[in-house]
This record gives sequence, C-alpha cells and structure tokens, in this order.
Amino acid sequence: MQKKIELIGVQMDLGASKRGVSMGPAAIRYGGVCEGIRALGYDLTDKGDLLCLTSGETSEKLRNYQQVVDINQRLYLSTMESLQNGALPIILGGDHSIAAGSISAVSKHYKQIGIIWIDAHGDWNDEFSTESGNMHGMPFSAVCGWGPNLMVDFGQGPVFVDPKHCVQIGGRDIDTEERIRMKKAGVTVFPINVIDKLGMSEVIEQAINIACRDTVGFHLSFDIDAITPEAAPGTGTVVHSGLTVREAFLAVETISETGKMLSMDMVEVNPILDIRNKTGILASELILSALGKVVF
Ligand code: HAR
Ligand code: MN
Ligand code: MN
Ligand code: MN
Repeated sequence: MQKKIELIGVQMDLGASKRGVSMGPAAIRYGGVCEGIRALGYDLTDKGDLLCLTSGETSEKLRNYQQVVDINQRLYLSTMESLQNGALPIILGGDHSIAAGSISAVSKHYKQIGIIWIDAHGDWNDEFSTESGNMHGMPFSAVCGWGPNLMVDFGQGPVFVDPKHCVQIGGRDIDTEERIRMKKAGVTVFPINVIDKLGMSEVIEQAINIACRDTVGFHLSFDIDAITPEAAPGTGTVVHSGLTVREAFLAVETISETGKMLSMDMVEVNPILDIRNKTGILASELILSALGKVVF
C-alpha cells in the first residue's frame, strides 16, 4: 500500500511582528509541493488551511496569545487526526509558533520522539526570557516543557519532548537569556560556525543519531530563515551568513535516507518579502527532498 501523507496549511502570522507569513502555505503550494509529493508516489490528502481568529487577547510578553493558542489547539487536533489515519503530517506555516501544536500531537501520539530544528534562531524563549514577546520565538522551549505552557496544554495532558533527544542546527541569532536556557535544558546545538568546521555531512549524521537514540523517530521543524538570505529572501527575520542551499538539501536528503522522519513543519515563508516566489519554491523542493526526491 502507498504511504499516506496529509498536508495541513496554517495561515498564521500573529506569532511574528511582520505580517505576511500567513500566505506561506499558498506560496509553497504554488512552488509545486502537492504535485511533487504525488509524483513521488505518495497518497496525498491536502487538508487545506487553518485560519486564525480575527481578534483575541494579547499581552506584552505573549503577543496575540489567544489567537496563537487557539490555532495551535486546532492544529494539534488536525495533526493528531492525521497520525491516527496512519498518515505522515506535513505542516505548512505560517510563523514558527505553530510548531507548538504540530509537535504536541506527534509527541502525544508516539510518546518518545526526537526533534531536529533547523533555524537561524533558537526559539527557546518563554514569557520571562523573551525580549520581543513574539511567540514564534518560543515553540521549541514549549514542546520540551520549558514554557510557555499555554502554547502546548490544550487539556490533552501534554507529552513533552526530552531535550536530550533534541537538536538545533544553523543557529546564529540566539538571545543571551535564551542561550542560557538551552544550555541548562541540554539541547544539542550545532551553530553555524560549527557547521563551517565539521561540515553539514558530519553535523546531520550526529543530529540524526541524537534524535533517533531511544526514540521512535523524529519530527523535523524547518524554518526557512536557516538558509542564507541571498537564497531565501522571503522571510521576516533574516540573519546574514546562513546555510547554503546545498547544505540545506544535504540535511534533508540525509534525513530522508533514515526513514525515521515522523512529521515535518516548513515555516516562516513570507511571499510579500520574496522575489518571484523563489523562497516558496525552495521550501517546496526541500519538503520533496525530505520525502525522498533524489537528484539522480
Ligand atoms: N529570539 C527572537 C525573539 O524571541 C527572535 C525569534 C524569532 N524569529 C523567528 N523564529 N523567525 O525562528 O523574538
Ligand atoms: Mn523559528
Ligand atoms: Mn528563525
Ligand atoms: Mn528518552
């Protein structure tokens, strides 16, 4: 039987300060992701997009928290339903706050998972350490039980991911307090300078080993701002000197070879800031390579 994939778009940008990443799912679809997944031989269901509430409560340290929590709760339910259908969920963002809902479902379903988080940022703040109040800087911390708890507790009894099964790759803009919290939690970080030294081939192999040891498999959370802005300009919080396009493909191609990827998010694609959808197309191609598209 064909392997099932279910695609869930999330039209969410309220976890970030700039608008427009809510149109990410459309940009990635225009990039050809659905046709590409079917061409790989999968049985694909596109579940369409989740929309966020038009208004909600906010606070200085947790901006737009009511809308962020609400959409994550619905994404949790949709992702869980896909997993129960035996499908591999692919979530299209949207800002990175949505990883709170997707990963909460994957962790609840499989109990013991690892996480590979590819990003220029740590996304390891909570409501006390954050300097911006933007909730897309918090989901990795939240799914590991380091807060904010409201992002991941929907009354389901959250299963937190153990930071010792978690890896950050490509970090180069991590807040001071956030860095201290990541070190305390014990998440493994391969910042950009370590990738320079070891090479992505070695880094991704080590990352996979960490995420697979004593787990069922891992969730891949791919923030497109991990890639250098010359190649991926269509995103809201660009940081200079990032991953090359080929380093990014090497990472997802190696991930695909493991057969251990349980689920994936592709986030932070902002078509308003993009150039002729090049970032949307890149995001689509990275998803396909993570699902087994080969060069030759
Ligand atoms: N660390 C900063 C903050 O918390 C910036 C974080 C977010 N940007 C992202 N997430 N795109 O990866 O505000
Ligand atoms: Mn991120
Ligand atoms: Mn980022
Ligand atoms: Mn364990």
